[in-house]
Amino acid sequence: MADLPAAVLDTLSTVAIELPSWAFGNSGTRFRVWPSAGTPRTVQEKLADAAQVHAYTGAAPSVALHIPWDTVDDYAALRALAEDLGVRLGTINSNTFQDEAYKFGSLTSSDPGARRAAVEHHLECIEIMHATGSRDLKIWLADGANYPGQNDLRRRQDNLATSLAEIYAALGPEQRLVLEYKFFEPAFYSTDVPDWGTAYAHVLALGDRAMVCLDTGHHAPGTNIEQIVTTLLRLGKLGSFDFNSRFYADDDLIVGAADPYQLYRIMVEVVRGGGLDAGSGVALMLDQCHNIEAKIPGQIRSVLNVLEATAKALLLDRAALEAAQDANDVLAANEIFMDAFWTDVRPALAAWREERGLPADPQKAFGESGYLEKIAADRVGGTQAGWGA
Ligand code: RM4
Ligand code: MN
Repeated sequence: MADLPAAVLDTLSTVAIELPSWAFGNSGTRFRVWPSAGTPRTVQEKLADAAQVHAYTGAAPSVALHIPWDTVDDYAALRALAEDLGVRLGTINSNTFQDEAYKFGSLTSSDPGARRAAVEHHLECIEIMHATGSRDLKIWLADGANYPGQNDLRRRQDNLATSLAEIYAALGPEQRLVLEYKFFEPAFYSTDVPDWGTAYAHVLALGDRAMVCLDTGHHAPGTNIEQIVTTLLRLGKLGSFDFNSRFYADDDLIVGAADPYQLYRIMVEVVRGGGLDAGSGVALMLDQCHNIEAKIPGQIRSVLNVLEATAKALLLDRAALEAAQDANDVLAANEIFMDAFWTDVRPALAAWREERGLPADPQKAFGESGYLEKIAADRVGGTQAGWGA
């Protein structure tokens, strides 16, 4: 068994992965939503489920909310409940993609009424952030066009800049705006924030507390995602990740399931760019749904996948790699790079967990806890929904 150096474990113990509240609700595809036993009936029950993931992994201390999916009357009370459960409330995700008013766009719309409604929604999200203690406001827009000529592409960018500036100006001094891009869907001909370059141009114009969110599922097949990670880190503009994995498009499957090697390559660049350093400000989040598998175990698996890829990235012998690179020794460099990837870190991580009072095998321990059976019995009729539902 490979031992992991103390420095690797020290860094690993600082890794915090934020869970999406929506991973615990019913979800599906556009064909069918599959209800699951024990579906949360309330936002509070979603937090309770998320807290289980943290209790068994020790690496998922916060939960992102989606507004209005997670609307409650009293956010201070929700915050207190989260803390009682051993977690805290994290990123607030706005949602301007399900309201009739936004059929033709929200922050970019040519309709001033739709734009105003969308800006107001974000101002309300900022109010919520004050109560929840959240740092980040994450914006993903469904805005775009299906047909050439449908929109004035240039005016949409101007509208977006104006809308974002108003939202940014309303942020508190410790709060950040994180803009997420996606190259297609639900609009197909053009998406108003299709790529990291567009997101970067907007956040650069806004100021220091505006950053880019990189959702790993939001790229064309074949895109070198780790190179985007490097570029954004180099520019000081990588605010957060939405981790998930994909075979085709925005599949939202368990991170590291489709391509663990890609996740390793991404984490290598995160480490290289200082993304794990204290105060780096790079938030590691999951943005997934679990349509057919059990949700809490799905989230546990995801957290473990990120930890394993991170451990491998930290294991990479940088000095040796640099020497091989400098000597233009292509094969040696690649071998060093692959060595870390092929190292089985799982036994060492299990031992490390045990040392810290966590179960060696979180998945097994959770399975044996009886929690799933209990919620299946208690929560009959729960309808809290993730996407698609
Ligand atoms: C979007 C994007 C957002 C997520 C929504 C539900 O595609 O990934 O981050 O909040 O879906
Ligand atoms: Mn996302």
